[in-house]
This record gives sequence, structure tokens and C-alpha cells, in this order.
Amino acid sequence: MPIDATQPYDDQNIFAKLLRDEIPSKRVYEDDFVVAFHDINPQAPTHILVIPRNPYVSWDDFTAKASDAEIAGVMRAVGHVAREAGLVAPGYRLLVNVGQHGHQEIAHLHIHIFAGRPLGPMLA
Ligand code: D5M
Repeated sequence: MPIDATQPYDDQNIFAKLLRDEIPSKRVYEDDFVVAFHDINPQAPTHILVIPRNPYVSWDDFTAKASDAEIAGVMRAVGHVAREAGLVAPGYRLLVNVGQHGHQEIAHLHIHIFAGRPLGPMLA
């Protein structure tokens, strides 16, 4: 079920548990700002999620509350993860779902990286 992007942060969401190592993940990268790991239900041959360490419900929450330094850190980390995974030459897609109409299912901001096959035109 999609979440309400305006809800308060719930520290029992699955990515909060993953950040606390209460559930396993296949991590590919971490730094002061983010943790990146393989999506459990991949929609492409490469499907990585990048999440901020800090508790933001959604992209809206993040862009409203995070410092410029943190926003830059998260965005740079996404680029770094894609580069280190060798995705730049073949290409990749970034996606952030927000709230009900965006079909965001987990109430901790996550940035999807899809790659590994031609992804076709944008869905809208
Ligand atoms: O995407 C939520 C994504 O989160 C969806 O692609 C599955 C993924 N997911 C759910 N649980 C896990 C765990 N435990 N590890 C890795 N990936 C997970 P959304 O944009 O909210 O629809």
C-alpha cells in the first residue's frame, strides 16, 4: 500500500530497521550520508536503492528539511554508486516515488537506480 508522504517519520519502517542492521541487506556502498543496497525485488538486472542515514519520510521531507550539504552528499553518493557499478557508459535510470500517487511503499526516502538492460521510454 502506498504511504502518505506527509505522515510523521516512523522509526519502525523497514529501511530504518535496515539502517540499524535489524534486518539484512546486500550493501554495495555506505558513507556518512547514505547506505546503498540491492533491492529485494529487482525490476531490472541492476536495481540499487540509495537511502539517507537521516530519517526523512519522503523526497518532499528531505528537500524541505535537509541541509544543502546533506542534499549534495546524498546526490553525490547516488552518482558515485552508479559510477562504481559501471553504469554510466551503458546508462541507467533514477526514480523516486513520492506518496500515494507516486506509489511510494516505504516511508523512508529511497532513490532507485535501475540499469542492466534498455529501460524503454519513461512511464508517466
Ligand atoms: O519502493 C520500495 C522498494 O523497496 C521496492 O522496490 C522493494 C524494496 N524493498 C522492500 N523491502 C526491502 C528490503 N528489506 N531490502 C531491500 N529492498 C527492499 P517504493 O518506491 O517505495 O515503491
